[in-house]
Amino acid sequence: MAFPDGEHRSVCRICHGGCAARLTVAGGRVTRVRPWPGSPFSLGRMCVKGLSTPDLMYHPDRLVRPQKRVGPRGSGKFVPVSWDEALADIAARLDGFRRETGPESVALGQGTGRHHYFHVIRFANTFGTPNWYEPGLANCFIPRITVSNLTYGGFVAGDYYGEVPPKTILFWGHNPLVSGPDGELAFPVKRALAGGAYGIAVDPRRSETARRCGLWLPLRPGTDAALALSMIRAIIEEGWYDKEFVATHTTGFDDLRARVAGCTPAWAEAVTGVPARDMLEAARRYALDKPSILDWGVAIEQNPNSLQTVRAVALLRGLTGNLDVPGGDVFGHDLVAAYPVLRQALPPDALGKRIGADRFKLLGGFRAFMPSAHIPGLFHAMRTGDPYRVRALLLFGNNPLATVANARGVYEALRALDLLVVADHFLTPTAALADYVLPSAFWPEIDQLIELPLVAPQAVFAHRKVATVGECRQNELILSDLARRLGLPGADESLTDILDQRLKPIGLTFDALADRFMVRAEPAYRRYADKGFRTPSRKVELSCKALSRLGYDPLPSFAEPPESPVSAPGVAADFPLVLTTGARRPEYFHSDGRQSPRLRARRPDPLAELGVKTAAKFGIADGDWIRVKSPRGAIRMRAKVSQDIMEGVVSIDHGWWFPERGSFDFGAFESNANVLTSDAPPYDPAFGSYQLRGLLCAVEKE
Ligand SMILES: Nc1nc2c(c(=O)[nH]1)N[C@H]1C(S)=C(S)[C@@H](COP(=O)(O)OP(=O)(O)OC[C@H]3O[C@@H](n4cnc5c(=O)[nH]c(N)nc54)[C@H](O)[C@@H]3O)O[C@H]1N2
Ligand SMILES: Nc1nc2c(c(=O)[nH]1)N[C@H]1C(S)=C(S)[C@@H](COP(=O)(O)OP(=O)(O)OC[C@H]3O[C@@H](n4cnc5c(=O)[nH]c(N)nc54)[C@H](O)[C@@H]3O)O[C@H]1N2
Ligand code: SF4
Ligand SMILES: [Mo]
Repeated sequence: MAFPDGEHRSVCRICHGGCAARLTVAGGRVTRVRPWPGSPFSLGRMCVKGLSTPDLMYHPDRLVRPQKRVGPRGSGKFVPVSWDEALADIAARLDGFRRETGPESVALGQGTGRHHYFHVIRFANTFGTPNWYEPGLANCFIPRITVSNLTYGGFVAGDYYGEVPPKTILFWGHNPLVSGPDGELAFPVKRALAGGAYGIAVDPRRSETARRCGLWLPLRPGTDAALALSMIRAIIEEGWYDKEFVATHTTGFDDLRARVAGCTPAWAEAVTGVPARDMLEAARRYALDKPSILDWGVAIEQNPNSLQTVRAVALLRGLTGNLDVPGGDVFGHDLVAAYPVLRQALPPDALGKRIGADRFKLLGGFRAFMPSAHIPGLFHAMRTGDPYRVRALLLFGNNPLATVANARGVYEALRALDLLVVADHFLTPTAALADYVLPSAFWPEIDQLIELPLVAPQAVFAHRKVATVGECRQNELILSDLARRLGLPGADESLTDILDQRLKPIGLTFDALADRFMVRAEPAYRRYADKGFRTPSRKVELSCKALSRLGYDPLPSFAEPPESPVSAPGVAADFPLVLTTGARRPEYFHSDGRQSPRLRARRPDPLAELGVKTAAKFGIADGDWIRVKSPRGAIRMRAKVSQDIMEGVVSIDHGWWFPERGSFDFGAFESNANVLTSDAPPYDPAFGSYQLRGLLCAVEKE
């Protein structure tokens, strides 16, 4: 198919941000990527990742044809095959597993929030397997979404786009100037701070965002719930809460007040390391200098007390009335219909077979927002056949060897499979173990709808593909082709049919919206005033009955991280420092991008950040190669010594592998944060989350 030369509007989706872009196409190639100035979300800006797109799209290592493995797993020996040969064989083998050991013995995995997200779920549902996963979910976003739904009846995101600017912004475990993730983009956040909003950052590092804030609260990783509970107590006891809002629109105030009675400033300072006066100042400003945005990040979810940590932080909005008001946190407005994931196609008996569903009710059970399998349980089943054999795994844009905890356990699980299929742009360490590697299209090579902000949408964009590279295919089309070969329900619906269906509520087709590019909803505030909140009580549930009915605590509480200097002093004797992993970097999206010369030149090595005194204690200087060790293994990192991190804490990059290496594990275990993390219990009882921030480690100079 030939694409017209010239300029095309598109939307970058390398991260979750969705910056509007202008693509220059010449001779069928994307020759230039520039920002498109008209988007109210990206404000005519793009980051270095998006601008480096042609580097990766036309990289000589890019997968451009389907490949079949011919040597043993791990040998890296592949031969090119046609799409027809690859998909016919994959379909035949999936059909065999379905007959022999049931559809649940086939699992699907995908990376974080990409265009094919809901199509993967659709395929799983129609194939009849309850076992699909995404490496975020339990550890990323499902706690924030579920808690918002339970507490105020919908997800909220900062009102960075309205006419009233926020006066205070509380960034909690979140660095949006770098991660620009889901609720907002980096550029409007920067604009709000530059425009005079007072920033407060709760973060063990003085992050790029924290540096632009008036107040930095460096806390010991994993102790966020203690800080939030003490802020709740201060806001109540000092009388800083919004009395009218609390009286009219909340339920459970007295129970909450009783629950936090012991969470004094002195207690919180001892637990978190945050000076009591700074905690009080943060609480006062957030509560009184309104409107305030509370912009929260993934750091509060990556621990086995994620439900109660996220609840504690979430309640600050309810107490202060910073909900659905201009310049505060506002509910989204869905312009388009949900992606048809054909949930009804999944047989009822399959639900009970979803791995982890019996235990983690808000991850996999019937009350879950987007029911999925528990990753540690699923990989355990691959390794051991307990509770049953999981024999095949189809991965779309996911590199679990790099991004899932316990990397060595993941490796054993992948090796034990009868069939591993990986669709990606590059031969990753995970793909190198596959039976089939399928070449996927990049964002300029696909048709898609983009709702922004991603999880609290107020606008929808559409863009068409403007180029193709080799035989690469959009993942939805790969899945539809497989579905057709397997005779699955809905297989005859084309992607355009689906996108047209989604756009019915606004009376447009995909083509019509692609011509127009963007449609935006009118902002609306304080919808609760006459209708109440969309919770069973129609109020903000400070104490949440739905949680008690599921057997969980209706009120928030703090639990010491399971591997900490306090809870595991024996371990701390050998591993005296607190480890946190995965703070985002501007150049890379998780494990992507190391192939780009431009990005790699800016950030050539995996970094471990540590404070000046901590480094001196272990004889480490800035730039030294060091070993970072946990009770589970050791990796190499380059030390970044600075004043911008709490002493006693080590913060390491995640997602590292070395595409330039000749061997086919690509150094996957050498500098991989997840060699140090654990996927063993304890897990959060509702979501199954595990600890990625707030473990123990030791460091030594190499
Ligand atoms: N230790 C530690 N581990 C973490 C985290 C942490 O903070 N610390 N964070 C966790 C979180 S929150 C998340 S969400 C996960 C993310 O985990 P993943 O989603 O697995 O991470 P990525 O590396 O972004 O994606 C994997 C692959 O997707 C490919 N890819 C990118 N775009 C496309 C596409 O359009 N199509 C296809 N087919 N492939 C594509 C990339 O080439 C890459 O190889 O990591 C988790 N892992
Ligand atoms: N450039 C880039 N952007 C990304 C991604 C990427 O890989 N690269 N990934 C995307 C994804 S999937 C996600 S989930 C988001 C995540 O983006 P954010 O939610 O912003 O999360 P992070 O940058 O991982 O971490 C935010 C901050 O938490 C701090 N932190 C570490 N441990 C703790 C702790 O225990 N408590 C507190 N309060 N803070 C802590 C870190 O120092 C860091 O500065 O980013 C998205 N955007
Ligand atoms: S912030 Fe995200 S969406 Fe925007 S240009 Fe960068 S990678 Fe692309
Ligand atoms: Mo994530």
